[in-house]
Amino acid sequence: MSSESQSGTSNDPILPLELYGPEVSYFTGKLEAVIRFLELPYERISIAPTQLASSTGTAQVPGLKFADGRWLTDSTPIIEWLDARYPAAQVIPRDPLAAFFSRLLEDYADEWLWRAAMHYRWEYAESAHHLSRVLADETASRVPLPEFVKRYIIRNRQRTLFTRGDGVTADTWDHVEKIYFDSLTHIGAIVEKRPFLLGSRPSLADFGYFGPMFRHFAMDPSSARIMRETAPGVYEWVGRVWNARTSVTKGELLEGVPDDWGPILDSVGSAYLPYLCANAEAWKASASHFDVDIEGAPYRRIRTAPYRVYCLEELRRHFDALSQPHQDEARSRLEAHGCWEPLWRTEGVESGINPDRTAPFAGSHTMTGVSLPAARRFYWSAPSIGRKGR
Ligand SMILES: N[C@@H](CCC(=O)N[C@@H](CS)C(=O)NCC(=O)O)C(=O)O
Repeated sequence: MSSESQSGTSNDPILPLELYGPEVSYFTGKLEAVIRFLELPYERISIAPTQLASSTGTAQVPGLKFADGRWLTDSTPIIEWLDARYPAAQVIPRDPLAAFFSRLLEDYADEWLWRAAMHYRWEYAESAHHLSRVLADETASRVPLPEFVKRYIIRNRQRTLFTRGDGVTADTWDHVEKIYFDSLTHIGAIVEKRPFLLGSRPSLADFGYFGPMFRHFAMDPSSARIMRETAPGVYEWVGRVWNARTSVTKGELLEGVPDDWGPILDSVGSAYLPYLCANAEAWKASASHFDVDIEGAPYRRIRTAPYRVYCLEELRRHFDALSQPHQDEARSRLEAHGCWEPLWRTEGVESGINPDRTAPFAGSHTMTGVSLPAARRFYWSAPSIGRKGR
């Protein structure tokens, strides 16, 4: 798959791009939407996460390869890097307050919608059946096992790591699904009033939400039916983001934080930040798993994720980088939605991730904290693509 090059990029030494990841991947879809919006020429190449480990240092997708041979990983710093290199598109809003809250929404969509997205994909038979087939075909076509065995292994692996092994039980089931329903309500209410979350063109908050909304919720059979039937406006917005181009999708972004982001921020305060705090406490205590009640739902034995300790550090770092007047304004918005106290609740947070600020050019941690050897056990021994090619 490739897109037309935007004018002025023909001598750009990093182009064309190679984007590595399966078609159905949450974060590959997120990054692909940004690349398309920037109108950078690229090709997407299907690959399993472990096949990238020797190139990027992390067994996860997406991996992005420049034409000059450099590899990047982790969609959040990659988007930040692309935004700095191609500033005209203003993927990250230039208004500091809007930028801070957009990063908060991106992080929430990246990390907190993940469990719900995996739940709808792997806990409903029609989705699990379809997706295990797609993944077996895309990432394991050369594995000499019968198709049904491959699909069984994939389904089991995903449930073990991302649903049943990550707190989805009969007691949390409804809460996990509420995260999806609430997100449809939140996004639906915004896009009823304007085409994108912050105005008439897409920006970071759209791309953050696009990860779960596109490759999972809008495409997996069970969740897609819910979206089509209950939130067609969100379905339409998904298509709008995918189709957006800087040369065509022009218009202004709002300044500050729109009031209709309030319900999302309420959820950041009552669910996501308390989860991040519990995760950070578990990390400090060197616990591999922890229990936490979120909005009354009892999550038990969920995996400690060092990457999400880093997410909390990053949110604090971005707050600290604001000017005093912007900090004052941000604080009052955060307080109004119950986000201020949990943002700072856990003291002494130190993930050890990216201390030299080399991301996205050096990766070491998967999002969910699954170690490389463990991830390898679950995947096929597919050949590594190496640093120089596939
Ligand atoms: N923070 C990373 C997260 C990437 C991520 O978790 N990707 C998933 C697939 S969408 C993955 O590779 N998981 C590893 C696995 O399933 O083994 C990013 O934004 O790129």
